[in-house]
Amino acid sequence: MASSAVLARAAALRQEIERHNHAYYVLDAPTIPDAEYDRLFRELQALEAEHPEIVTSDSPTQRVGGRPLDAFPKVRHAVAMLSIRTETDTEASGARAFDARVRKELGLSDADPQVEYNAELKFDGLAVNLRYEGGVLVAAATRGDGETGEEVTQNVRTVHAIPLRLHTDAPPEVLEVRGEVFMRRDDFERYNAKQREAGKPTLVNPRNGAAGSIRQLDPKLAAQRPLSFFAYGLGEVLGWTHAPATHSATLDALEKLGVPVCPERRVCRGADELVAFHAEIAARRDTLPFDIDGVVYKVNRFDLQRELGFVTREPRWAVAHKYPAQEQLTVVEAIEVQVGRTGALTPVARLAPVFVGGVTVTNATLHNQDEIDRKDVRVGDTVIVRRAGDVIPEVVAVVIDRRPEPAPPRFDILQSYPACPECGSHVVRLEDEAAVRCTGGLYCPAQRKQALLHFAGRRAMDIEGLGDKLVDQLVDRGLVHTPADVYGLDLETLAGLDRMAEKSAANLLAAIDASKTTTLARFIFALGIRNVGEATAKDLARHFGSLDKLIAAKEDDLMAVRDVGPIVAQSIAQFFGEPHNLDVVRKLRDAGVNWAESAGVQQSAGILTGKTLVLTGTLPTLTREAAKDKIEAAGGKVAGSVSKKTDYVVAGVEAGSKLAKAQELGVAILDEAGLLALLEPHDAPGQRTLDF
Ligand code: D41
Repeated sequence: MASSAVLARAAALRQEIERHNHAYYVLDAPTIPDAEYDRLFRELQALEAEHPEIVTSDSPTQRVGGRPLDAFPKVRHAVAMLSIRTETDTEASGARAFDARVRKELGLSDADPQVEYNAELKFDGLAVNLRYEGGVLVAAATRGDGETGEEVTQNVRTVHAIPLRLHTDAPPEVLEVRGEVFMRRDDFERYNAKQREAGKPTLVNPRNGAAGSIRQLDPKLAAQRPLSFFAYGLGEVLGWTHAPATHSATLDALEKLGVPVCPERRVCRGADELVAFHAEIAARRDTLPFDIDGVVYKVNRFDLQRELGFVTREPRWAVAHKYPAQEQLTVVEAIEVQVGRTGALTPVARLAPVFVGGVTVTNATLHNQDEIDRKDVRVGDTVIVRRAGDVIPEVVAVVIDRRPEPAPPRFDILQSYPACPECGSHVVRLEDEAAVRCTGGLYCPAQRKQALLHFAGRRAMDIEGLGDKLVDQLVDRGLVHTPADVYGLDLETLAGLDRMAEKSAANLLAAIDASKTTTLARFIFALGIRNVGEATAKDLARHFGSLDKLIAAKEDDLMAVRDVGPIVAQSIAQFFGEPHNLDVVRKLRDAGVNWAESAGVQQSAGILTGKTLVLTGTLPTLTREAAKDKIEAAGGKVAGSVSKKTDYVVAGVEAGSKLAKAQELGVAILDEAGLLALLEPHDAPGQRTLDF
């Protein structure tokens, strides 16, 4: 008989699991990492297995898979979507145990040959069934509870990788393709960066991004999320002539039909080859472009699959062999800031050490104040941390239930760090900027170190051997304050540094000396001007040809350079407007840093040089690109939004808010004819502007 303590624990677990289920499936806002959820679920399963009399019909263990959202029509799968048994033993023994089980169930002895498997990746997304009739995608459904799923055809049609028609002249009558909709890591990062920029909510992780998008009620919103798809199997199949007899041949056939199949798959014979696949993929997990939570082994031959059958919805012929989880729970012990090269203060959560995605993590980025506000991360909070790929570990969400009592105060960077932790200078947050910045510039050691590292970088001055360990020492010992000081270092000083032998000191000195002869583009890039990357530096060098011309350039002159807009122009002008920066430049030249100068390749000043135009609406004859080309050919710039700095707005049919803004600001408005007249003043004397 179960004790009251067991009953109480089971009841508490059921309540907690159901709450997480609701948050995950209905609200799309997971409250705990999967691994933690699995732990709770397994604890309940174990309790119920030990005390079968306590099982209730509404226990979450009695439910298979997820609950379909009410808002989508439910569809019954023609063939049930099974689930896959997971091997939680992440070591090699997991693969061996599977092979041993399969052999035993097939009645094979040691003398019998190896069993053939197909090894593939286990994508972390949302399983869907795609139904093709006569080669045409007619319906798509989520897995749901395996029997009944949600009809998500519209949303699935927005996934570009999924063919709407199979690539064949002789399609099977019915072909159901099963696979995983997922989000690539780069698409996820890009989407989140865009959202953060716009102050909009970010996705918690790629899996949630995929699941949330497919189960998004508005297909237009779903369409904005970058999703991918890989097939892993079949559902109902009718009238497929020459249907393959193995799983690997099926995947090959699907690929030929235009269905995406992950190329990372391999036919393996016996346990050793499964172990090798598991290890090989584990080593490359971080460099794959998507998250996987394991690999999957499947008995390759369909006749053997049928012989093995399944138990409680899990085929005996397949297993998912997991990798360490990429999300874990831990506690925020402190929130500190890191000062970047540009002086931006990035908040960083110091965490109780936790093993995530194969490494121990003690820090996670919080990005900026807006992100802290949105996630409401406070010191003492229990949080979900994620580490996937080579991306910096990140706090994805707070487990509000576990916030200490009384609640710690909200965290505000400016309040906690009114002064830069590196140099004590004032810290400011500029309007319209997400970042909080130190105003210390070159006086701030953090910026000094990173400015030096950037300066010495391969694409900048290319001083080989001047890495972060050395820069730390040089700055910490007060030997180098600005990049110019690098050229004053001598052999004796360098040889006296930690981990510097005479030989390496001599090599470094030679590298420093060699870097003196450089190019103008490299030099401009090396200065670390905000918003001036390598490409812009090259454009500036080509355009001006000489550093003095660049220094003397006004913002308008700068904007005549390709791809230089008002923000970049302002950064450059501000940089050279700072006396201490000019001082550094002068000292660098005095030290012998040199490059070949030229007259510069300037576009002959056009009629629109220095002018900024904004295009809006559809023009009667010119495409947007053609209009832009014409404007740029005349020396003008095309900007995306209207401001006081806009000289003309060119408005076509269905011009919207940009036109209204132009009217509000009193910016001159042209139609297409007006633009053409402006570009060819001889043909049309006078300037035509529109009256509104
Ligand atoms: O990549 C996957 N997530 C994946 C999922 C895969 N590679 N293979 C799978 N195979 C199956 C069976 C063995 C039942 C055909 C699966 C899944 N199932 C699956 N995904 C979600 C529920 C079941």
